[in-house]
Parts: sequence; structure tokens; C-alpha cells
Amino acid sequence: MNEEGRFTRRGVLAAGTGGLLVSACDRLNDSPAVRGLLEKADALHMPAQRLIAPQGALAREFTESQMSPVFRANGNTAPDDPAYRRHAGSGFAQWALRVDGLVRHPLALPLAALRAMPQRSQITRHDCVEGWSAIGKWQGPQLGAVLALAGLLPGARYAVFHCADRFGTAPYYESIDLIDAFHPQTILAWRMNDRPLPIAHGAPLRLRAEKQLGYKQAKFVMRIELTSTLAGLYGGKGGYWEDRSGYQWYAGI
Ligand SMILES: Nc1nc2c(c(=O)[nH]1)N[C@H]1C(S)=C(S)[C@@H](COP(=O)(O)O)O[C@H]1N2
Ligand SMILES: [Mo]
Repeated sequence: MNEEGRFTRRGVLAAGTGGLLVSACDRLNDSPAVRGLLEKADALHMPAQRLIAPQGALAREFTESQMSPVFRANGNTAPDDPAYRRHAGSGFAQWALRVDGLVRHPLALPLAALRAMPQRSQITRHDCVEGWSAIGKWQGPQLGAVLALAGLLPGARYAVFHCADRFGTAPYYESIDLIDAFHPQTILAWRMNDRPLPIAHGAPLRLRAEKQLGYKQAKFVMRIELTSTLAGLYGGKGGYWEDRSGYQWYAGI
């Protein structure tokens, strides 16, 4: 149960695995027992979530005084892609977020355009399946507003986030459904803790989908593609960790 009395996947994980979850993603991925538990926990929990928690329910928000003094940077912290490095070198002044796929108007939105849109700011808790959490403040336009600018075509079902970084040759990517995409706390954050988003935390832009676990919070988002299906995209499971280690695609509370 979480603070609001809802049954959560991370509650199940914490109760079920104890100290195991302090290991790194790679070690987590190597353990069939943990992988099995992740799957079971989710199978148990996802129907419960859709039943118990109204779809629009908000993730808990915190006060300034509850913000973590240190917010760990995890996973990739500095993409080595040459185009990304060039953009980083000039403060992302020439960079633009691409929005394409099943949209009426493909977009290229510079940071200035994203900053000029109505902003949402939220202080939330980030929960990584490796067993750590941190409370931070995030600011940016709602993803729903960006998608409304692009205009969805009827077949659109998923928003896919293409990132600048890779593990080996595999690009990091993530995806969410349109319920999460239009959730009020799903934003494209370019600010963190009242400063421009640091590179280690995903500059110039990252996803904050506050009802989801850490690995869904795509950093270094270069392109958002609207698709009708996740099949045929990389490993077909909707995200880097989903493809590689069997993490569940639906990782929501
Ligand atoms: N592009 C990209 N996004 C990513 C990752 C990554 O390695 N690359 N790691 C994920 C994981 S597992 C976590 S816990 C968070 C870490 O975010 P942070 O570095 O701001 O703490 O980013 C997620 N998004
Ligand atoms: Mo994570």
C-alpha cells in the first residue's frame, strides 16, 4: 500500500525481495527469481490498478521541504552520440524536439517553444526498481498539450520516446499509452529543482510520467513518435529494459 492506501507494485517488490533490490539493473536482470517476481507482481497488480485507482488519479506530490538533498543520476548520464554532443556544446540552442508518426502536423519544437507553452511544475517521488527513490521538482509543458499541437491521427495508440543514448548498440527508448500520455502529471521536463535540466538527468528534455517507475522516465528525448502498435519497434516490447530484461511495459501505480 502506498500513502494513499493504494496497492502498488513497488510495495509488492519491497515486501517480496527485501535486500535484493539494492543490486544494479544488470544484476537484477541476471536473476530469474527477481524477473519472475517482477512479472508476478505486475500480473497481480495491473488489473487491480485499473479497477481501484481512477485513471485520472494523481501521483502524490510533495512540498519543497521534502525534496531530496541529493538526487542520484542513474543509467546513462552522458550520451556519446556526436550530434547530441554538438547540441550539448551549444547549450541545445539549435536543438528541436521532433514529434512525428501518426500526427496531423509533424513538429520540430525548439526549447524556446517548449518553454513558452503553459508550464506544469510538480514535486514527486522517483522510484527506481534498483531500490532507491528521490523526491525532486520537475517543470515543463504537459505532454498532452504537445500532442494536441501535433494533432493525433485516428490510429495513434502509443507515444514512443526515442532517446539520444545507447547501451552498446541498442538505443534507449520507452513508450506509454495515451491514457498516460494525457495524464495531467505527464510532462516534458526541461527544468529540475529550479534549474535547467542537467545532462546527467536527461538534458535537454526528459519524460516525467509520474504514475510510472523510474525506467519509464526517458531522458535525452530527441523524438516522440506516435504509433498504432509497439510490434516491430526494436525488440517489440515497448522499451529498452522491457526488450532486454523483461521489465514490465506497464509500470504504473
Ligand atoms: N535515455 C535514458 N533514459 C533513462 C535511463 C537511461 O539510461 N537512458 N535510465 C532510466 C532509469 S532505470 C532511471 S531510474 C532513471 C534515472 O533518472 P535520473 O538519472 O534522473 O535519476 O532514468 C530512466 N531513463
Ligand atoms: Mo531505474
